[in-house]
Amino acid sequence: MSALPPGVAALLGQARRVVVFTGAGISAESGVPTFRDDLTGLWARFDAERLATPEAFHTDPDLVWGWYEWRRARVRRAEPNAGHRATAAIEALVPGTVVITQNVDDLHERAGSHAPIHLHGSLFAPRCVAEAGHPAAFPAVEGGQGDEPGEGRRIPPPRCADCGALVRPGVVWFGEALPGAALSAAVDAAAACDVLLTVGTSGVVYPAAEIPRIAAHSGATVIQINPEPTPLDRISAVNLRGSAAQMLPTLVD
Ligand code: BJW
Repeated sequence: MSALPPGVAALLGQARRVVVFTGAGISAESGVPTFRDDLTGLWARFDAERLATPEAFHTDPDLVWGWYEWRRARVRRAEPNAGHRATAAIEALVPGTVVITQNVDDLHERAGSHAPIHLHGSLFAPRCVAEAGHPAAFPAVEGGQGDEPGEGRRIPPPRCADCGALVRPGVVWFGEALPGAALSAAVDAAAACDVLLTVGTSGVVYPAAEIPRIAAHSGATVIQINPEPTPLDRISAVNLRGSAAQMLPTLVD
């Protein structure tokens, strides 16, 4: 059990509005890979330009859909960890808590968080390419539950049952705008909070990386949990160097 610097738990106990801002690191201990960690990060093994851009999907939809089916299967196999559960406990402790995640998994929801804001979409909300926001109705595809696709396997995307266009992963790729309502709710929560906890994010992908900076500039105390230094060290009043599953529960114990 890691000891907290004096006063940190009290900061949370006295707060009326808390934001928990999470990135891939909070799901790492559930076995979901991060993006930028050396060796284990997805971008150390896969080419983001060939997989996580609209151009990539246009050029090779089978490659992109297969990769996201593999990712989806991995998340389905994963379980929330003590960091996700402690986040839900903070929500119970401080009713004015807003959880903002960059993650496309559903581990916050499965740990009991109420309506986390997903800035980068969801692996579980594929949509039709024909029309922005048109949720896709499509039959079960290969790679569904119980049939786990290999990591390099090409799988043709399904067609939308309504209009016949291709179905794409419901995530936000590089160069795409974030969902407007989610981004504006996140900005509002960051500007209004007393304490923002930033957990397991490298803080380098914009505009999401503005969220902790907005909180700091609006007068909130920023507490960072990350085993490694990040560009958010500068704006964080407290830097807790440790893992999410180890450090977050100490705030609510
Ligand atoms: C632990 C841990 C443990 C490990 N416990 N911690 C140059 C300068 C500035 C900006 C740009 C630029 N060139 C291009 C841009 C814009 C671009 C951007 O920011 N790029 C930067 C990378 C340079 N941004 C965009 O393109 C965004 N859109 C945009 O700007 O649109 C403009 C627009 C406006 C209007 C109309 C049209 C366009 C979109 C960004 C979308 C990001 N998408 C991804 C993929 C999502 C889908 C998928 O999952 O495949 O989102 S990329 C990836 O990065 C993913 C993540 O959500 C995001 C952030 O990563 P995160 O969560 O921080 O993970 P890591 O791996 O980076 O860090 C993990 C951290 O955890 C590390 O610090 C570890 O130490 C730590 N950790 N174990 C606690 N156990």
